Amino acid sequence: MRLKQMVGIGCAVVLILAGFSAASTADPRVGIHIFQFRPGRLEIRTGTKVTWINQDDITHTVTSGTPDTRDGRFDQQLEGKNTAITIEFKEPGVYPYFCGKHPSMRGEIRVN
Ligand SMILES: [Cu+2]
Repeated sequence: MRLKQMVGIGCAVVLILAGFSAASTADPRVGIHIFQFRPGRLEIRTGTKVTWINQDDITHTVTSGTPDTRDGRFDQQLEGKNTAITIEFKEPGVYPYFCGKHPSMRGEIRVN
């Protein structure tokens, strides 16, 4: 009887922990601050939506590929402070991206 209760409590704890980890990865955000994507690299699960938030006063873009080889998977513009865009990643893979206005700004999304 006592053993059964302990197993029950163990399951509850596992469920709570699983809930927390799902919540922390469900809505990841990338800040754009002083010409940098933060975090520059992000690892997510398939189907996750990532939101970029511009914290600079100037326009940046979130453009897939590299400045030399744009791959056309996404190209979004963030015009000024506190503008945001969201992209859903539906397929696994590595998604390098950059800012079309400042090619030294680079980032990468890894979708598992
Ligand atoms: Cu930029």
